[in-house]
Amino acid sequence: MNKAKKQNPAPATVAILMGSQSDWVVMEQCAQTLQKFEVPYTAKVMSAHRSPSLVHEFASDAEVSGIKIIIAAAGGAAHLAGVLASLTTLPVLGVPMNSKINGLDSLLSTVQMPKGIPVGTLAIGEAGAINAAILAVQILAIYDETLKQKIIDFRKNAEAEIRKIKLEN
Ligand code: RP5
Repeated sequence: MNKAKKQNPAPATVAILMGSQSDWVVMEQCAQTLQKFEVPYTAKVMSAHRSPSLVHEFASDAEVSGIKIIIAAAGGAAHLAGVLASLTTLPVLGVPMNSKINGLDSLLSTVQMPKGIPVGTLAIGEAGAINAAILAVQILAIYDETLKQKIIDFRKNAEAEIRKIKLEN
């Protein structure tokens, strides 16, 4: 029998929160992007209107548990990011989820925070989910040279992919 102890995973520095399990199909790409950069994260479902006490509990404990950045995704009357931002001084990145009106309701609800409590808002859906992860890595990279190098390499690879493209003419 293998008695080797499992290593404890590094404590999460990024929290990916979403209003519904139905958001996970998109937000999983945020998680996968953080995995590529080897940034430890936690992902949870909590809703500003269906489970407000859970949101309050999470926000009160987040900083002390080592979270540095919160990514909050919600759709429709999307107030999860704004509510979280009001409850913590950690930076909150909002990702508007697609909706029955193409995510415009989610976008405006997330981006249009009144002055004083900012939410850094990304694009609607998949692009926003992936960019929220990259932006979180860039923020963490301010004090982490290894992460900074990973961002530089990521961009070099993106450019190399573009240079490879050959069209007919
Ligand atoms: C929001 O309502 C969620 O963030 C989700 O985007 C949207 C729809 O939720 P479900 O009805 O699929 O649970 O709170």
